[in-house]
Formats: sequence, C-alpha cells, structure tokens
Amino acid sequence: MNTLRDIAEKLYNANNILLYPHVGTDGDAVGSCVAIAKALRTMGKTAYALYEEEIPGNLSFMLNDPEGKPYFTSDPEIIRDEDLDISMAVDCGGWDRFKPYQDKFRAAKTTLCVDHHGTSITTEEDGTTHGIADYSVIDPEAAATGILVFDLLREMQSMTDVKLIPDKEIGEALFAAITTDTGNFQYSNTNRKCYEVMAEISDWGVDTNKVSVEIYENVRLEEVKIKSRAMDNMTMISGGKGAVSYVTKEDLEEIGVKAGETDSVVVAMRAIRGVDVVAFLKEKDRNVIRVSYRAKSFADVSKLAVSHNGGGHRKAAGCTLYMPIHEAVELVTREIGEYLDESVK
Ligand SMILES: [Mn+2]
Repeated sequence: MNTLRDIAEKLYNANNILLYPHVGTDGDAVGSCVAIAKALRTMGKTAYALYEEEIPGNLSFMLNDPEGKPYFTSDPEIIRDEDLDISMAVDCGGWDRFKPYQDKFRAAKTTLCVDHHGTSITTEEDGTTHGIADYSVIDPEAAATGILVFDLLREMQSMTDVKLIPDKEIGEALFAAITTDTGNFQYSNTNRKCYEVMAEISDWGVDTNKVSVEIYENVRLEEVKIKSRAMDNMTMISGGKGAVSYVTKEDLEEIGVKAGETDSVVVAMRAIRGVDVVAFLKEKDRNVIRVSYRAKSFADVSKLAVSHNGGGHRKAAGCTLYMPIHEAVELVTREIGEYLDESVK
C-alpha cells in the first residue's frame, strides 16, 4: 500500500487525468471526484470523471465547475489513450465497480486508487497488501473516501503555490461525501477524524444547510412511491431479525424511478425495531439483480456480498446476482435466515 503523498506526487506530475467512481454512484464517490477534479483543473490540468449511468439528481448541485464545464462525462475519448497520464479509481477498487471503462483505466501510463472499502484490498501470502492500481491508498478506517481526499488535497497544496484550498466548492463536495457515507454522522463509522475535517471545512464558507437541503430534502414523489412499493413487498424473517424486499423492473418503469432513488429503501428497512440484517433487491434487467445489504449491530454483511463476488463494508455491502428476480429473493432470504440463525446460536 502507498501513501497519499505518493498519490499527490503522481497527480502533480500529470497533465491528463481520468477519475473512475463506482457504479450505482453516491454522494461519496461523486463528491470525492468533484473535489479532486476541481483541484486538478485549478492547477491547469485536464481532469474528468468517467461515468456511464445517470447521476442521482440530489447530487446535481455540484456537477459543473465555475466555468460551467461538467466534471463528469460518459465519453472515454474525452482524453485519448495516448495522452492519458493517469487513471484513478475513486471510492472503489474492484474491476466490476467501473466495468464499462476497465480498458480505458488500464490504458493510462499510471493507475491510482483512493478508496475505503476493505474488500478492495488484496493480501498476498507474504502478508503484503495491494489494490488494483499501480499506487493505491485503501483505508477502511476512513468513514468516507472524502476524508482521504481531504488529506490528499492538503498534500497537493503543499506542492504548489496555486491556491487549491480553502475552497468553498471543494468543501461542499467533501461535506456531501462525508454526510452521505456516515448517514449524516449517525453510523458507527463516524469518528473523530470526520469532525476534524468538518471543523476545518466549516471555515471554508461551506453552507452545510444548503447542501443538506439539496441532498436530503429534495426527494421526488416517485422516490416516495417506490419506497412504498418496496415496503409492500417486504418479508420479515428469523422472527423479525431480518427483512428482505425487492422491486421489479416493471415497478421501476411504471413509477418512473431515476438513479439513486431506491437508495433510501434499505435505510428505512434497517430502521425497523428488532431488525439486524436487511437486503433490498432491485431488478436492473432480466436476470440482473442488484442486491444491497445493511446490518445494524453485530452482523457483517460484507461476507454475504463477497460470497456472490460483491463487496463493501461490515454494515453496508452489495453484489449483483444473475438470475430471475424471484429466485434471487428466495436465495437471499434463505442465506440471511441461515446467517442469522447461525450467528445467534
Ligand atoms: Mn464511500
């Protein structure tokens, strides 16, 4: 594993940089990419985040730089392969997490990764650890990748006279990253470092109320309706310690749901009294089922996700199952039931 100083040096010496956030993107991935891209553009570099899917609407407030130029693009040719100095995975470290752009990622002269998902770390027999990139910093202790990006920007600032930080927009992007990945400072990953970073960026003119309203009080009616549909489809298991729910592609199309608008379903499920493990399945396509797991206290749902080639954290993880939706619901229900019955013995 490398240091953020190594990552900062590579970025400092590069001209053309592409960032790769994860599929099913979120406030942490988007906010971290925006913060890095703005700093790089301020230094006169060409930097974009590559992303194919729609970005959740509640993150749209930060998607353009001060000149109105978007930070995100779906066009891998925006920087030609021969000009691509750096590919950098942000808030992800598994090939499946940015699948459409794997070849582009590898085409860069140097690859970097800054992430906080423990499942992105590979441990060799001799005990050494690494990620998928030439230079990786993967720190599961960090509540959000935005926390690592804050330290990365400080390293970058120490190398240049160009003022990168303090910067209000970068601060707001980092706040978005940290508030979303900590459940607005409620989850058990919320630690001293989160508050230290918040104390620092609150001096940057960050309007936390404005950003919070953008992120949390900006819900389309369709999101409320799909949550209601998911609640109707929910089954309680293991005497109320587990819950599983799903929505079909038909449900999503009928209601008109956009990207990110089912993210709050697992949060509502986990909030039920007595529940410890929940899973929510979304039929993205026929036989392509996205599964989101959450745990409340003792359980480690990353194990369940990893058994299906997914990944994540102890209390929040996910995977993709390639089977019909009702088979997937049955499988996940059975596995959670077994896990709960096993772990309370
Ligand atoms: Mn994250």
